[in-house]
Amino acid sequence: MALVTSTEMFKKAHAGGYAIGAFNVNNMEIIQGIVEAAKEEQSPLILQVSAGARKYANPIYLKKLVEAAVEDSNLDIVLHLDHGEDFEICKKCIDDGFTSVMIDGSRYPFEENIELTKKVVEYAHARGVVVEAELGKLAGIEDDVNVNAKDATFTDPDEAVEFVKRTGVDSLAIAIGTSHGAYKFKGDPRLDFERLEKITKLLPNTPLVLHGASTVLSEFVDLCNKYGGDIPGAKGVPENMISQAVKLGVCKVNIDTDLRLAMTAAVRKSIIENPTEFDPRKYLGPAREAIKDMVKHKIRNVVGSSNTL
Ligand code: TD4
Ligand code: CA
Ligand code: ZN
Repeated sequence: MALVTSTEMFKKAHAGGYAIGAFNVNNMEIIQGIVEAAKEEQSPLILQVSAGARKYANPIYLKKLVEAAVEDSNLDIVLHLDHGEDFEICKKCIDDGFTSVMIDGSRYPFEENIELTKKVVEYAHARGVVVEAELGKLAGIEDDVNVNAKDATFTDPDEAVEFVKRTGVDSLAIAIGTSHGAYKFKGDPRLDFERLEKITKLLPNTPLVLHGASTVLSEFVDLCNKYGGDIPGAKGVPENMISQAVKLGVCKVNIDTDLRLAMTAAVRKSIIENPTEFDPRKYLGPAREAIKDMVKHKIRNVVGSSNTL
C-alpha cells in the first residue's frame, strides 16, 4: 500500500454517494488514532497537514510518521497540504512527497487567485500531484445577513465554473456558510444548500470540498468544561447538515476541531481523575483512543465511507 492521490477516491465516492473525511495531523497519537479508525472502518482516508502542523512537528517527522502509518496499516492514504498560502509551501510539500496540496488563494481577488492556483497546478500536475483550491470566503451567515452580503463572501456558482476551467484545478473548496473553529454561528446554524446545488449542477465532475465541517459536539465541550476547561458558547455545523451537503455533492469533508475537542476532553479527564499519575502515556493513550472513536463516528455516521475499500 502507498501514498496515493485523491483522484480515484473521489471518483468512487462520487459514484457511491459518500465523501472522504480529511483529518488534520500534528503528532504521532493523532495519526495513529485516525489511521486505526480508518482501518477498522475499511474506509479511504486523507491525512492533512497545515503550515502550523509543519512548524509544530517539523515536516520530516510528520512525513515519516505518515509513511509508518501506511506501512503498518496496509491502507492507501492521501497526504495533503491544508491551506497552502503561497506557491513556495506547495512546492516544498510536492518536493517532499505529498500526493495532494491545497493552494488557498481565497484572500486574493478572483484574477490573482486564478494566477496563483494555475502556477501551483502546473508544478503539481507535472509531478503527478493533485491540487485543491478555494473560491469564496469561509464565514457563518449571521441571522440578519442580507443577500448582498452572502454574495460577497460565498462562492459564486458561475465564477466557480470559470475558475475551474481556467486553472485546471482537481478539486474546489467552496464557501456556503461553514467556518473554521469552535464558534461557527451566532444564531441558528445554517448552510446555503441552494448555492451548493447550483455549483454541483454546473460542475458535476469537480470534487467539492467542505472546510469547517466540525460539529462541536456538546458532549465533548461539556467534558472539557467539567474537567477544568472554559469553552463557553461553542457551536458547529449539525452532523445532519454535513450529511446533507455530502448528498448534494461534497466529496471531501475537513474535520479538525472535533478531534481537538475529543483529544482535549480525554487528556483533561485522565489528568484530573488520576492525580498521582505522571506517565504521559497514561493520558496520551486515552487521547489517542478518543481520536479513534471520533473518527470512526465521522466515517460511519457523517461522511458514510465505511466498508468502501
Ligand atoms: O482546514 N481545516 C483544518 C484547519 C486546521 C488549522 O490548523 P492550524 O491551527 O495549524 O492552522 C478545516 O477546514 C477544519 O475545520 P473545523 O470545522 O474542524 O475547524
Ligand atoms: Ca481560505
Ligand atoms: Zn480549512
